Amino acid sequence: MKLYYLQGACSLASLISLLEAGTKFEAVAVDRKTRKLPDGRDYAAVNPKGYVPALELDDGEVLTENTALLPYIADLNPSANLAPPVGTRARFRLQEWLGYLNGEVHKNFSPLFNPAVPEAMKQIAKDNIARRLALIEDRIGDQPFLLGEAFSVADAYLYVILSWRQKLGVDISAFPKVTALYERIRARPSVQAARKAEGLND
Ligand SMILES: N[C@@H](CCC(=O)N[C@@H](CS)C(=O)NCC(=O)O)C(=O)O
Repeated sequence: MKLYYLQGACSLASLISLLEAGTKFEAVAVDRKTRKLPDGRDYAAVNPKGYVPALELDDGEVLTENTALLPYIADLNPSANLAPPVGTRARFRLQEWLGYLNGEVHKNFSPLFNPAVPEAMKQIAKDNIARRLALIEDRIGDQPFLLGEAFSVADAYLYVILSWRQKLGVDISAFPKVTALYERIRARPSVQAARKAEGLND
């Protein structure tokens, strides 16, 4: 199994989840400028969508989209408890968080990376992010992780999105519970190992 990633991108959530699952895999870096792979092929040959993450399974099939990869990785090793069992109400709560993180939080960070996006639009995205984080602040209450007591792949995804905040000028200090959750996730050995594997500082 191969995980295709861009350094520091949302694919880091899949890397963290693979490490948490204790699964055997190979991480393959995509060159940010050329979009080439180490073997010289274009990344588009693996994922015509052009973005990361992509997970190439051992039979050659390629899975894409964070909302598909993260539960897939969790289900590789149910004993790691990275997702509630399929068919339970809690599993749909995981899907609910993944949809929210992907469509409502992550996608409001995306324009902040784009130098061509006007400042006024970036401010709208930042205001949206603040509203989305306020909901998370409210929902998590005193529970340690998004789903409750157990760390899940949704926490890995939230961590990665928030890890971009300083670079992009997103202030989360108004959300102490979200900030504490971020720090709790950041302290996990899998997160530290994944960051080191991608050559990221801290
Ligand atoms: N809908 C996709 C979006 C993934 C995405 O936004 N990937 C970004 C990195 S976080 C990317 O590869 N950007 C590079 C590009 O768009 O060229 C998913 O959820 O997997």
